[in-house]
Amino acid sequence: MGSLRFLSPLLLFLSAIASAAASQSLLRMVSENPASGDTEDLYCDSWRLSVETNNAGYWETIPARCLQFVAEYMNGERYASDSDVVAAESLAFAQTVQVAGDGKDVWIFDVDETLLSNVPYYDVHGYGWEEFNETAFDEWVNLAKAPALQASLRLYEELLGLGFQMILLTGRAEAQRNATEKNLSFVGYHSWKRFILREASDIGKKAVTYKSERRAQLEAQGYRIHGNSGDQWSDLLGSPMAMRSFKLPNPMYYIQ
Ligand SMILES: *[C@@H]1O[C@H](CO)[C@@H](O)[C@H](O)[C@H]1NC(C)=O
Ligand SMILES: *[C@@H]1O[C@H](CO)[C@@H](O)[C@H](O)[C@H]1NC(C)=O
Ligand SMILES: CC(=O)N[C@H]1CO[C@H](CO)[C@@H](O)[C@@H]1O
Repeated sequence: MGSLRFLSPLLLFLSAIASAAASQSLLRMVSENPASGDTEDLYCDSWRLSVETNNAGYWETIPARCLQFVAEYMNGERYASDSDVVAAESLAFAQTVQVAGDGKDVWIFDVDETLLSNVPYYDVHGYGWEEFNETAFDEWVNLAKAPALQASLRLYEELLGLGFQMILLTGRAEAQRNATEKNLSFVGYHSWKRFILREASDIGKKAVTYKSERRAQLEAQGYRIHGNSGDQWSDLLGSPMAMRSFKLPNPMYYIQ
């Protein structure tokens, strides 16, 4: 990823130049006020906190003034470190759980920005500054080229070692199962017990509804949901909830 750190701002500026009026204000802001960087960083860091705590609630695109901040965050040490700490807290909790050995102690993982990282996609789509384009994103999913989020990959292995069963619960559609499984296996994930994707009847449901329904089904089947890891509040909220929920950072998009 090292080279991306230098490449990204350039790509962003090129795409900003190539794009419409909205981008010009960002360029103007930076060129007219080169000393504004620190103020922008301070604001954008606070904005990011409001997003992570869900104080911001629903939002569609990142603030234009935070484009560079988000690009740098996603490619820098901070994102990796934030994710590492989430994984460490998750493991510390997992180690306190008495695993019964009956195959019913489970941990749920979301996929996008949890097990897999879509940073290569967002790097050429403005880090959440461009409106979400489902067609373009589906094309990316079908390439199956998403790298693993390293902190989650390590946690996944450690949880398997502790005897948890892995349940993958994603907002991706059933039609994307093969590409996603191929991608997951290729980057090192294995031995999941269930991989749940949206079926036809789930299309159009809010993520928080769909995922809560699936957790309810799992509980009805006797599974004990100890942990739930996701980058969206809609991965974690709703009833029933896991014993403990772990929120990974994601300042690029918000899914309801
Ligand atoms: C969305 O992505 C598709 C496929 O890459 C592209 O053809 C289309 O123009 C994009 N739509 C918008 C509104 O950018
Ligand atoms: C997925 O792969 C299986 C075999 O591995 C195949 O039978 C099935 O048709 C594939 N599904 C899709 C949607 O491509
Ligand atoms: C980043 C990465 O390792 N991507 C791989 C995902 O899986 C496909 C196979 O479907 C590989 O071709 C990619 O290189």
